[in-house]
Amino acid sequence: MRQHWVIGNWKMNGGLAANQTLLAGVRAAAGPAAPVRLGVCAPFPYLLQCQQALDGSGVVWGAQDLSAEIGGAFTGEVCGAMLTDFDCGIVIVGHSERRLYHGESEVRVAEKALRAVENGIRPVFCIGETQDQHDAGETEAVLARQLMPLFALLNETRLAMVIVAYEPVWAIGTGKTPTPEDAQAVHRFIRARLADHSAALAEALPVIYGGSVKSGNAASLFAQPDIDGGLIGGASLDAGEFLAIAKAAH
Ligand code: G2H
Repeated sequence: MRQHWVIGNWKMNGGLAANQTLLAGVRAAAGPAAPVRLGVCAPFPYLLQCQQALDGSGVVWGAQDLSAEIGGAFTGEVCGAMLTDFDCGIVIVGHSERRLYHGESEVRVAEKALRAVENGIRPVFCIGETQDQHDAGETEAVLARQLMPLFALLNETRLAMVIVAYEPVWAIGTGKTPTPEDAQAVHRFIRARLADHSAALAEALPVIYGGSVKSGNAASLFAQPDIDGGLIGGASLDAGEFLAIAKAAH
């Protein structure tokens, strides 16, 4: 069975005191042998706090972005080697908020995934269509286009480290979600594109769903055969809610 993941994306939320409570709550409920891998993606300044709070817990932590550059004169950027200093196991790349507000191109996002893998960090590679693309029936074309540079830049060994996150942009933070059946159809499409590349890869790679996941809708989404857990935004800021979602992925 494929590894299931439930990963919190804190976005630009949190503070030292609130994080401490949240991380303690996540740690208390997680065991190293849990069937679902838990992950937390925090803002950069809190990676040390995550490392200290989660070390040895079985919960994986990481950042929400990294530079496509290796290092040097890139003011404000954070490279993969710096994330390894804090034992990051995962990093989100290509979240739609980065693609939209920071102009990240499809190639740039794939380069970031490559930088992550080169540093031994699993990229959570986000793809998804906007409302307009969805309404125009372009979902599959958009997803195929977003996946293409990943296949071009990463060989099969490197691709094996990727976690794909399907996040329909119209479902992010809106309270709207696709029906579990519609989400499943898209996940199946993504897995078929992975299979075009390699059958073994398609079988092994987690493809998780993100966009307004809550404890109330998680179980029906995660019950779908090609949905291997979730990337959780708003609902990951409350330990009880986050862990209830994680339970739904068992
Ligand atoms: C989508 C998701 C987490 P939310 O961005 O990546 O956020 O669960 O708040 O819709």
